[in-house]
Amino acid sequence: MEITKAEYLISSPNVELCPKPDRPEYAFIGRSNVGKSSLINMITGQSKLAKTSNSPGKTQMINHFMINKAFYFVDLPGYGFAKVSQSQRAKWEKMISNYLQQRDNLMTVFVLIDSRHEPQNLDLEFLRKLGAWGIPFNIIFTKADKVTQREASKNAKWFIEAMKKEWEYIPRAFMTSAIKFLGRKDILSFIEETNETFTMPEKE
Ligand SMILES: Nc1nc2c(ncn2[C@@H]2O[C@H](COP(=O)(O)OP(=O)(O)O)[C@@H](O)[C@H]2O)c(=O)[nH]1
Ligand SMILES: [Mg+2]
Repeated sequence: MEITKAEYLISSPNVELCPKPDRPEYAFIGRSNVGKSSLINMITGQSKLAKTSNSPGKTQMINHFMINKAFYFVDLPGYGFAKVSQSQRAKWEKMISNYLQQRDNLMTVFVLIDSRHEPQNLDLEFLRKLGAWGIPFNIIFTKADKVTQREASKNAKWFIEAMKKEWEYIPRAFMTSAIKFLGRKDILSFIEETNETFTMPEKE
């Protein structure tokens, strides 16, 4: 599959205001600054589609992009930004948990993990939440160009090992670099396969 058309659609403050769930949807989440927006831009081949920034923690909306008129990408606000208040954190959690649990067309959540670091509790805790909510997810390791290949694979392996201690189901994992366009084809093939399993949600 190639992406021929990618356009920004809308930013929504809650799941109720999101676009009609009439096509498959893929959400990207992870710590602030992990590279969510850069990855969306890399996959779609449009460097300015999702806003990237050096000052994390700003976007607090559910951002929808329409891809090939066939499916949605969603850039979600990240977790783990130190400078947010308790009440902002609670608001984030409510918005994210409602979105993830109520979005009927959500095929999978891609959880982004920085390949430069050893497994972080914050990420493992977020996966536990997804587990408790019953949300299917897959892992995308980011910024592989910033360390040696050996270092990135070591951290990825380490992270998967940490997951194996808690989970029976081990998700797919992709190694990526937004700078080197690494991992793009594999993610697109995965999406293409997954799109075929989409069934239109029943109207409520
Ligand atoms: N070297 C490198 N830098 C990256 C990569 N992905 C993101 N970045 C940088 O990391 C910072 C945060 O990226 P952004 O996509 O805004 O992260 P987000 O907060 O998760 O959406 C920006 O300065 C990006 O240029 C990557 O694959 N390689
Ligand atoms: Mg972003």
